[in-house]
Amino acid sequence: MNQHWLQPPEWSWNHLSKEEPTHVHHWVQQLNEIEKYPDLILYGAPISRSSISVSGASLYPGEFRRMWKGFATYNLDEDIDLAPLQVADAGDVVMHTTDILLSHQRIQETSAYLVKHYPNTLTCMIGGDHSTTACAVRGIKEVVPQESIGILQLDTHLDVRDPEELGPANGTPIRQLIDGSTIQGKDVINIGLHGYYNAKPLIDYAKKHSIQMVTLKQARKQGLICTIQESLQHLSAKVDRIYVTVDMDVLDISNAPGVPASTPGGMTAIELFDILLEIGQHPDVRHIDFVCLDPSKDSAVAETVKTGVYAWMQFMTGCMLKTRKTST
Ligand SMILES: [Mn+2]
Repeated sequence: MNQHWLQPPEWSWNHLSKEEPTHVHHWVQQLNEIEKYPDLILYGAPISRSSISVSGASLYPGEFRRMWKGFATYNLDEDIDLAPLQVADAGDVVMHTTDILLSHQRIQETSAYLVKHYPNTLTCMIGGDHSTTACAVRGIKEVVPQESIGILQLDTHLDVRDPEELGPANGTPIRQLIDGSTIQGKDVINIGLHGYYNAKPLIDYAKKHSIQMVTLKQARKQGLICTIQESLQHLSAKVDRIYVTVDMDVLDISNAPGVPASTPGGMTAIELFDILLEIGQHPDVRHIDFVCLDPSKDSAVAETVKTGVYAWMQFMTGCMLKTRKTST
């Protein structure tokens, strides 16, 4: 956990502007430019060789950064400017060209390094595919072995397929974490499941390990915000820290054409934005990731990448509201 594999992003905005930032590309600083501990550290895990369906999700960290210029730091809905938050970009984990296991090991070591050296800073990993989540959670657990970690998963799938069959892939991270005793199934809540995308043996595995499955239909009936609040409350009573993983395939296919595994009947972008605003405000949420967005599947207007940045901004707004609450 003393070694990291971070390299500066292949491409970044110049930071010559001395004026107060009004847009995200001037707001996010490079990690080495920040003297004190930032509120949140971003890092990219650009791997998608481990994806079951063909995916260019490895391109997302770069496209995510490029899209920043199109977003102001001011959130009109909440009448709040995010500029006072210190956000640092640590760059990307260096991936091996072909060796998936070695790349996964580097994501794990880098996640451990960041949590060890910035223990009070929120971390936000930008994937890559969903295999990266298992690496990040294992890395965190290495640093805080005595702590229990709960997972709030927004996903169309359970991601409990058998790594014996697939290797560590984007369909297996939750199973890897449970079978490897990094987390307990009862500390996993999955919201967003729907339809015909999880085979019966996977549901059986989830039930056997007490994973809490909340279908999108149930969540809508109860109210999504209420469901999220209850889930966070439930987890925070049981675990020491919460890791939130956002598989962008939770979104309806019409809202997320740039996600290879998105499906009909999924969450709307607006529902996801509302949920992330709640999640960002919870004090026990210490880590988040956004995975499985393949920018190469977008049209020329980059609709899914824009949705991905908006989703992240909603989480950041939640963090800002939390800061405001604790300082008053
Ligand atoms: Mn997933």
